[in-house]
Amino acid sequence: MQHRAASQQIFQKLSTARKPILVAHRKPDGDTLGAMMAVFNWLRDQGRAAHAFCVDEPASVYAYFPRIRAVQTDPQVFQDEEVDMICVFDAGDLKYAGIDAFVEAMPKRPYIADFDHHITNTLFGDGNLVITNASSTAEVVHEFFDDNNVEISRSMATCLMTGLLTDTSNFSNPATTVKSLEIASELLLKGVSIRDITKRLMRNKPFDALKLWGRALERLRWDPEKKLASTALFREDFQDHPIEDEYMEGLSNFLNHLLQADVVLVLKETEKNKVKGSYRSATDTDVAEMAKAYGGGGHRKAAGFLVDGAIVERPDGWIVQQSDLGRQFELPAI
Ligand SMILES: [Mn+2]
Repeated sequence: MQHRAASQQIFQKLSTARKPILVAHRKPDGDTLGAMMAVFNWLRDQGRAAHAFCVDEPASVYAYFPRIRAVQTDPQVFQDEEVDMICVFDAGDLKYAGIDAFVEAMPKRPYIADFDHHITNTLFGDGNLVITNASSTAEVVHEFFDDNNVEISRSMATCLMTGLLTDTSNFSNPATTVKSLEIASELLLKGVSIRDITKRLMRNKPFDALKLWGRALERLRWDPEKKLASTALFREDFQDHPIEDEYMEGLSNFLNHLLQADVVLVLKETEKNKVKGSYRSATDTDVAEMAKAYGGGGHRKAAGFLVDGAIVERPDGWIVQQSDLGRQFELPAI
């Protein structure tokens, strides 16, 4: 219970703040939005003033969140003179949240509260409620309410459940703990439906995304030695089927379900002579190391790179032929 002191201090500040800005990180997912909107709904239910902010507009799949339309993307809110507090959700630092420059430009830096579960969090806040063994920031916010005896409404429960479902991959990945399931049961008792929420979260693929996935599946190649499955998408594919980047992530994750593969690689020609690579690993293979060979990086299980070069097909898969000062050379096998 070491987090109770931080929890109470932030609660104290939030209870007396005139107008806080609640911030979800850029390219918002269900966890950052769920955590932010749970607090936003709690404040608004009490008739309190608050801004909900995100640099990028939330995807339409989150339309079922109560009050989601109140989320603002105009950084003008940071110029609002009544603002005296900022709460950041699910971001390791202000830059990742997408608001570092806006905070910098404020005449007076307000109290910043940091709600997060990432081990890489820089404790950038004046109050930091960072619980690194929490499944999600939604769980952190649940603890915040719990520590301060806040009653969770059905609206708040819908937001928090979305965060839990997002970061535990529907209660299936290693973030699924006894604690996260206990919280989920408590939220179910508030009347939310896991079935309804997952349906909203899953049934969200545009036609063009699946057509593009079709091309990627068609070109899937197998390297039995490296246990690596690779595929490639070219500029023409994206011209025929323009989609948002978030659906590419869905593709890499989907391919990662492949039974035989240790590693999955999706190569994407972003512009002429530029290739973006996205690695996924379902095993112990450290793909951050593999991405480093191309000057990229990332996590053990998900990593990527961006290089100058062309995608070429080999009998056992797709590779990048890197261009360097007009000279073509092939990367060493990784
Ligand atoms: Mn999260």
